[in-house]
Amino acid sequence: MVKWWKGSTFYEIYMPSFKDSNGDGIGDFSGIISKLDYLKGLGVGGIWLTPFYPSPKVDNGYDISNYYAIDSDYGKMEDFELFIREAHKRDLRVIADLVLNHTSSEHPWFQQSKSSKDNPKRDWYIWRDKPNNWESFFGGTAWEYDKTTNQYYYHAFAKEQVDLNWANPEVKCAMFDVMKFWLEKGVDGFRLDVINFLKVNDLFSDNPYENGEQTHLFDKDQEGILSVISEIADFVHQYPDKFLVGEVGSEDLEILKQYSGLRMLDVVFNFNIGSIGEFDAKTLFQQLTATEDAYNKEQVPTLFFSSHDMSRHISRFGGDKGRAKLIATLMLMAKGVPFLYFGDEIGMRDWITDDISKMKDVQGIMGYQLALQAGKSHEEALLSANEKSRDKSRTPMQWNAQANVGFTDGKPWITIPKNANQVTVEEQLDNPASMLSFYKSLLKLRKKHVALQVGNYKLLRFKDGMIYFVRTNQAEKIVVALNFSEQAVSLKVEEGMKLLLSTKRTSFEGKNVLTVLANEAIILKGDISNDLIKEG
Ligand SMILES: [Ca+2]
Ligand SMILES: [Ca+2]
Repeated sequence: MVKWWKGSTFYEIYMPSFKDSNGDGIGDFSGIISKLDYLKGLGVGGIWLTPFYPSPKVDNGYDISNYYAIDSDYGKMEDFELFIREAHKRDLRVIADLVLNHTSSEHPWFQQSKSSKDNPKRDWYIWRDKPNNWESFFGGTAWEYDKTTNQYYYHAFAKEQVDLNWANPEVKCAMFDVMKFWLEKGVDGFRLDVINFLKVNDLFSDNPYENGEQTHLFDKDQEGILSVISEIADFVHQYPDKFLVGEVGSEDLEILKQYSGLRMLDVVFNFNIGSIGEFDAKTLFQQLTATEDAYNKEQVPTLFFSSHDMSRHISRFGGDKGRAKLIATLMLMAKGVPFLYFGDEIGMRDWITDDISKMKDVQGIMGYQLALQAGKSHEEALLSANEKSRDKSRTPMQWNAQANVGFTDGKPWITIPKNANQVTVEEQLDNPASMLSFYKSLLKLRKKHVALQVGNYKLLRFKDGMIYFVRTNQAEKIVVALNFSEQAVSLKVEEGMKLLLSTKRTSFEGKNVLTVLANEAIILKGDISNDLIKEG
C-alpha cells in the first residue's frame, strides 16, 4: 500500500494572499473553501497552509501568540473546522504549518517568562546575563536586552520571535499538546518550520566568521536535535496516516539527509534542488543525482522551486514561459513529493517595489535598515531590501483582472501592473494552451501512472543541456526528457513508445529515435518488458 503522501502533490497556500471572502483584502478560510473545487480540479492532493494562528504578524504568522485558536483575520474555529470537512470531502488532505522553535514575544508563556527570574516559565526561553556573538538570521544580534530582569533573551529570527528552550522537557510536553490538539481537529500532518533550530549549543560558544560572514555553527543542527525530532515523529505517527515535512534550513545534503526516513520526518524540503538561484540545467541535474546518491531506500526528496520564502521560479529563471513548463514537468514527473506554490500554476511572477514604505516583510525592512546603517544610499538600500524581501512572492493570487490589488490595514498595498505578464486564472481556465491547463495535464498523468508517483529511476542522465530520466514500477515504464537547450537532442528509445505529453508536438511515431526539440518537455510510455532506453 502506497502511503498517501507519496502519491500526492501538495499546494502551498500563503494564508493572507490566496482568497479573500469579505472584502478586507486578506485571504481567509471562507475564501479558501470557495476555491476547493478549483484545487480539486487542478489535481493536487494536499494543501499546506501557512500559519493561521493568532499572531501579531511581525513575520506574517510565523510569530504565534496562541497555538489553540484561529487568527481573526482568517476566520473563526468553526470556519477552520468547516474547511477541514470540505477539504476531506473532496479527498484533499491538509497539513498545518507549525512553529515549534519560537513563539511571539506576545505569547503569554513569554510574558510570564520575562516577568521575573523565578517565574515557572523563565526557563521556557533562553536567558543570559551577557550575549555571545550569535547573529539573527534576519540580521543584527540575536540577543535582546530586557530591562525587567536585566538579562538578554535569544531570538534566531526577529526579536519578536523568541526562541523556546527545547532543553526544557516542559516545552516539549507543551508542544506535544499543541500537536495533539490539531491532529484531533483533523489535520493530516504538519509542515515544521525551521525544525533544525530547536537545539542550541549548551556552552553558547561564539560562532566563527568566514570572509566577514558569520558561520552558524552553534545555533542550529546541534547535538540532540535528531533525537528530539525522532520523538516528535514518533508522537505524530502514533496517529495513523499523518505526515511530517520539515523545513531544515540548509542546502547541504549531508545535513538534509539526516532529518528524514524511518522514525524521522517523512520528508524535508530539498533546498539543494529547490533554491538554485540562476537557472542552470546541469546544476539542477547534479543536485537531482546527488540527492539520489545521498538518500537511502526509505527517503524521498521533495520537489519545489517557489515558496513564500523565495522568488517565484518563473521570474528567478528569466521569465520564459517555455522554461517554466519544463520546470513544472520536472517538479511533477521526477522522483519526489512535489510542493507547488499558489500561483505557480498560472505562471505568476515576482513583484518588486520602488517604495520602501510598501514593504511588509521584516527580512526586507531589516535589509533596508542595515544597508542604510552601513552607509549605502537609499537606492542601494532599496535594491538590497528587494533582494532580501519575501514580499516578491507573497502578492495576492490573481484570480481575475480585478484581483490584482493587495490590501494591508485597509489600504491598498500593491497593484500588479497590467501588462503582458499579468496572468489570471480566469483567462487561463478554459484555454487548453494555458499554463494552468498544462499543470492540470501533468497532475492528471501523475495521478494515473503509479510509476510517476513512486517509481524509481532506472536512469537519470544529462546530455547536451537535456535532463532525461526513466521511471518504472512493476507495470510501467515512463520516459521523461526535458530539453533545456536551444538545440534538438536525440535519444535512442525502444520502438513503439507512446506519447503521453509534449510541449511541442501532438504525436510521436514510435520510432526508436526520439529527437527532443529545443525547449521541449516530452513524456513517453513504454512497455516494461522491453529494453530500457539506451544512451545514444
Ligand atoms: Ca478576508
Ligand atoms: Ca532555536
